[in-house]
Amino acid sequence: MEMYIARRKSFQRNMEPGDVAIFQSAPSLIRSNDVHHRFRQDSDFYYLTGFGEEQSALVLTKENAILYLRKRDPERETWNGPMLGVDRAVEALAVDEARDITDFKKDIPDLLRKKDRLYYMYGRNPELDLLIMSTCDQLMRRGRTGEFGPGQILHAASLLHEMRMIKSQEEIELLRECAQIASDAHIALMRSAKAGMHEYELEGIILDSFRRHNAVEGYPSIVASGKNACVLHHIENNRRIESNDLILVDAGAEKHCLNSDVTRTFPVADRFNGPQKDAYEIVLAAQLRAIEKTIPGATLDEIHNAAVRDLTQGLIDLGVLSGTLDENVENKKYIRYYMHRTGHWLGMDVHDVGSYVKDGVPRKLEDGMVCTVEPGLYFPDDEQTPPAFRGIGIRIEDDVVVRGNNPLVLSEMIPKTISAIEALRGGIHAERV
Ligand SMILES: [Mn+2]
Repeated sequence: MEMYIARRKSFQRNMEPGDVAIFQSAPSLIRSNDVHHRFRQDSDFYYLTGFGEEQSALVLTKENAILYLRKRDPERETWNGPMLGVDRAVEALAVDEARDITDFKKDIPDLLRKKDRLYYMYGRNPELDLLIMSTCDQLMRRGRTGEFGPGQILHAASLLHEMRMIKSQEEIELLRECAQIASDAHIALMRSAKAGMHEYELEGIILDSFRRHNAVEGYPSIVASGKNACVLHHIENNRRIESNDLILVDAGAEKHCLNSDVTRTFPVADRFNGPQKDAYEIVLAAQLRAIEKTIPGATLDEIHNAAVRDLTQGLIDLGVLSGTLDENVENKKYIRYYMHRTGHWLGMDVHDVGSYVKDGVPRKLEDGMVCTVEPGLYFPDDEQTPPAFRGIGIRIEDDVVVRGNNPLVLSEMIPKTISAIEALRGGIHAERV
């Protein structure tokens, strides 16, 4: 709870005395007919409250925090479980005041009256947007009575998403827990995979492992065997695994509305075969070098460009590309084999908020930022690819905290060197014998 209080205080420190800020919980989404998706709280709202219930709102002024939430309802609690309720919210969430959410819309004129500026995530809820803007307009029309409303509406992301980019020590510990949960799942999967299984059976191992830790998938898990690894967002996970396949698994756990995002690629056989090994070593070397570069002052662009050069040189060494490194990089010849970026911000959203560009130039990394480092190589199964590499897809992805010159790799416990992977896979085969 301290963490959420500190965040509200930090937001409030950036507010002026005439400011007000309004945040809303996430909408509840229909899956089909009258069945809803599992509720996932809005990241911005959760960042400031730690409160997971739907139909809530937070109103901040420089001095005050008011939480709107549902009143307890015994019948609803019978169906859907306990609710915090208005009476317990002040103590439980350390806000200054708690009110019934059914009064929220009615209260909006009072919340906006005689305020100079409003921080609000406009564009997300058209109904509330319209209510807020028309209320501002009505207040402005009452100048004769001495009333006024916010003359400026600022998108709250401009302040909040800057805050969310820098993770506190407590948040990094929670991210570490998410990475640990993902690590357990990846290792369990690596221990179980064998030819003849289907990708969805391995997906089941991931889900089982996540749920044992009260976590959920942060995104649909990718279990891609053989040439499915070249489909970047392969989530059908329905192929039968063959004995010479590599398996690419991209799976991350979400807990406390925080995420991990991890990818490993390993052979179904005891060992990598020659071409698999050659390609894997290129990606691994590029990844290790990219992690070393994840230090304050560097940019994700620089890290990406360095990884592109390493991967492109590797493709030349393999005989997949011909010509010089520079001409291949300049003409983006690598794009056929490496078509995504090397990293993204990670946090409450898997692809976390925060700008990648500041003042017109790529943003410099700072201590406390968290990103993924995830180079890969994908060799299309076609005539243009040398036969030995057709259908091979490899990605290695870790979650990295910027921390001086020693980046902290949260997902480092999952085997990723060839010897560590072969030791784990070979050990299992030996156990089976
Ligand atoms: Mn990722």
